[in-house]
Amino acid sequence: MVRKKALILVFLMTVNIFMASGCSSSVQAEEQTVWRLAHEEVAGGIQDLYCYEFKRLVEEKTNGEITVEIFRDGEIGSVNDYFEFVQGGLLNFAILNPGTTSTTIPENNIFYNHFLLPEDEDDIKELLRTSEAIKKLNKINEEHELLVLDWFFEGHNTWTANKAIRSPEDFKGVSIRTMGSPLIVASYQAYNANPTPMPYMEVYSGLQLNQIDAQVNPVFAIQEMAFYEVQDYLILGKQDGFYASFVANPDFFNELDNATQEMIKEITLELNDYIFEVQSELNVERLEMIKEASDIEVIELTAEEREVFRESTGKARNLFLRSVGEEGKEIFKLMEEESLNIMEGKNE
Ligand code: 6CS
Repeated sequence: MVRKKALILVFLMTVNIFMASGCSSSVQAEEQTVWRLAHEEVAGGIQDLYCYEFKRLVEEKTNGEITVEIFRDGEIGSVNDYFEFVQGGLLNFAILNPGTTSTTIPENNIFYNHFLLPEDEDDIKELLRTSEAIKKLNKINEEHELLVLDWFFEGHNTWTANKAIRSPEDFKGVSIRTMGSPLIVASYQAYNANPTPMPYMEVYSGLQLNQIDAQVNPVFAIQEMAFYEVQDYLILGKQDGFYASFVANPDFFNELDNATQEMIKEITLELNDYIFEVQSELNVERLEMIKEASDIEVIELTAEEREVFRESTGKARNLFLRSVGEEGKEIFKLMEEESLNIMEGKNE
């Protein structure tokens, strides 16, 4: 199936190059180049906003000599296809979260260790900007044909459920939809829940038909996917965050001239500030939209309630450490130290 989709993509690309550059696929100064970028969300989502800002900046800085074609989740394949397409060079860029990449690159699960990374947004920004652990992680990604240009934060992962969840006890027997990452699954098994991976686009109907009882996503996604319509409770636990990687195919990127590579790096830095602001505003705005549009009960876990969840993370952390090699263990230790230093303000 992936092969069929890849062939469709190659056909689309060929037709476009043929049409856009007068039968020549080689890139001449006066001809247009088309970069292809895919992401995992729907129109108006954080990844979509990121991609359209990337497109705007690239087309502005190259006076339209380079244009960016954007594909959303499901348009030319699934998120797992996009992972393979960018590794294979059929896509030039993609936005992929560890829930997608960690089945192949288990070290990327580092971001989904509950209560490991900082919760405060300024601290998260500091960690993403300065972490040596992330630099090591990016080297592992490059071994899997993913050149990580940046990691960005899309908001705290938030539960919705058809019952109130205030402790791991409350999760007992709850079928919660998660992404396919083994660590995410283990994290919810540690809470006595029944994690049920399924494609993002099937979650609404799964909740509506009571195939699942709950799901976990940032608030902006709960709103735009309308999960709140078919759930009774929204629980803010700040147990972990939703992180995404902006990646390029390494061969494609390394073949670009230095000026173009520098342009992409500058744009990516600009986008990190931009998307931090966007997610901060969007997650607040959309929580208000959810409250106005429904009678879902919003629960904010107390410090004591969060502590009980934190104490239940041991099994999942051990699974993470068993699933990665020595390098992954080193990355975990470093990320833990860096996070603690930042949270304690030691990072002068
Ligand atoms: O839960 C998911 O599968 C999706 N959620 C978000 C916020 N982005 C993409 C991901 O695939």
